Amino acid sequence: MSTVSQLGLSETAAFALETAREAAALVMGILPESSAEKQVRLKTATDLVTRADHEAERLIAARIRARFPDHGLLGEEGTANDGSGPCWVVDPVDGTANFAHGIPWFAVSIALEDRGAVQCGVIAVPPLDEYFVTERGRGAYLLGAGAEPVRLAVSETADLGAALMATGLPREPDRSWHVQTIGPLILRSLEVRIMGAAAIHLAYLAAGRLDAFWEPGLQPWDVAAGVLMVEEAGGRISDWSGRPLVSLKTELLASNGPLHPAMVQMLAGYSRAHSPG
Ligand code: 2AM
Ligand code: CA
Repeated sequence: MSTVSQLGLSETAAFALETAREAAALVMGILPESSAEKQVRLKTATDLVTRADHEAERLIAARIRARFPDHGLLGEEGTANDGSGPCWVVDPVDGTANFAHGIPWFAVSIALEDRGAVQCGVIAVPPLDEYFVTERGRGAYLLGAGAEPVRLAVSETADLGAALMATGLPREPDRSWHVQTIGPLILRSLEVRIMGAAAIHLAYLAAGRLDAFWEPGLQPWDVAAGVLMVEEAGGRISDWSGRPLVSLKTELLASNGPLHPAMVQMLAGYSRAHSPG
């Protein structure tokens, strides 16, 4: 019996995990080349795309088509979603800028969305050999190298001053409205991290390593697996006003739960939706 089925997770989750493992091995093979400038080209002025992104997405897309030919696929590197039924939401390398600069802190994120909600997800952190896996109603787990699986649970930190939090800086022309949120949270929290991979921030929140995370301008593939991971680990997900997410493409606030009201208060008035211009 596989580890995944022992945990009560489905064959679909096992497939996602296996596919993430394959993609992780592929990108780790390319990492040593990543600092070579010729491997990097510009998708837009500030958007790095590496060979690893494209090759990993191609591999994941091929595995999905072979196993689930009727499913759609939404991928960061442009793989089309041509179906209205179940859809895989894939970020082949989250933390592209880290990867492209040879910094070993990036993830492969794979999620299955169906009936309007994420049903299962995997966030692989290849350089650390850590695999975070979750399925709706069945919990979230960390499968590390050679270790027993650990059921994930968010932290219990209720005091903002003791909270270790993370944010991200989306590559938008105008970041000023988001940048304004960071200073006050640096001053009020324990510390703020900006580590460059939204999927890992969410997995770490689910694992109780971080206490809260906020970032605007994200795309579904950045957060699909992570949002379910946090919820299945007992955390809270909302927009910056504390309202339920209507879309995965929004200003995201994720926390352990106890910190949520304080985070909503800190972010009040900073939403792009409310900012002048
Ligand atoms: P990426 O590395 O896959 O591009 C960094 O703050 C986080 O935001 C990363 O998860 C990064 O994903 C994501 N990100 C940055 N700019 C983005 C953009 N223009 N579209 C989608 N995601 C972006
Ligand atoms: Ca991403």
